[in-house]
Amino acid sequence: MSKPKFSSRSIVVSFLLLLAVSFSSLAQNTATLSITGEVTTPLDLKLTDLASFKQVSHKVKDRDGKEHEFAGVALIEILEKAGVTTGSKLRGENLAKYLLISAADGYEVLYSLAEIDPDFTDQVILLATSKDGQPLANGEGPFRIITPNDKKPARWIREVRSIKVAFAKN
Ligand SMILES: Nc1nc2c(c(=O)[nH]1)N[C@H]1C(S)=C(S)[C@@H](COP(=O)(O)O)O[C@H]1N2
Ligand SMILES: [Mo]
Repeated sequence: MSKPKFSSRSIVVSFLLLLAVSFSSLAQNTATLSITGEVTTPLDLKLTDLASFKQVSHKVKDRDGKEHEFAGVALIEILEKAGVTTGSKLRGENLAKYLLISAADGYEVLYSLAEIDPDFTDQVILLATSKDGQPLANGEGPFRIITPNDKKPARWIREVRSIKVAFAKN
């Protein structure tokens, strides 16, 4: 009798690998991004919800100087959908509003609204969902902020889970 081509051990290992991969992609597809605070419509977004938005991409260099193409949607579009004060409404006291963006690992970064608004800047801050044509990996996605004009990528927050809009007023 000839030796079986695949040992039962390698079959078990392959099965476990497949299981691990499916779980991680499941985690990517079910992770939600919540937009709360000073919004008219709080949002709970899944990766699939972003498909209906216009897709934008940026070529940027990472901290090692390696170029990557990130694609996703303009953060401002999501904020507009949530009813944040943007454009002509971004004046007066609203200029004291900021976004506190939090990640799955507890990392947090802050942006002012004016930093994101196209009436104030040509920079298009991205809520990225893919890198070099692939969906963002576990530990990076499903959502990551990309700010092309920042000289260092410390605010390119990975695994974004929530964006809270608030007033920085006394
Ligand atoms: N969630 C999360 N995002 C993060 C960080 C972090 O610790 N947690 N570190 C930041 C810093 S300091 C840098 S330099 C970049 C590094 O990005 P890279 O992992 O793609 O090289 O991620 C940024 N985004
Ligand atoms: Mo960093």
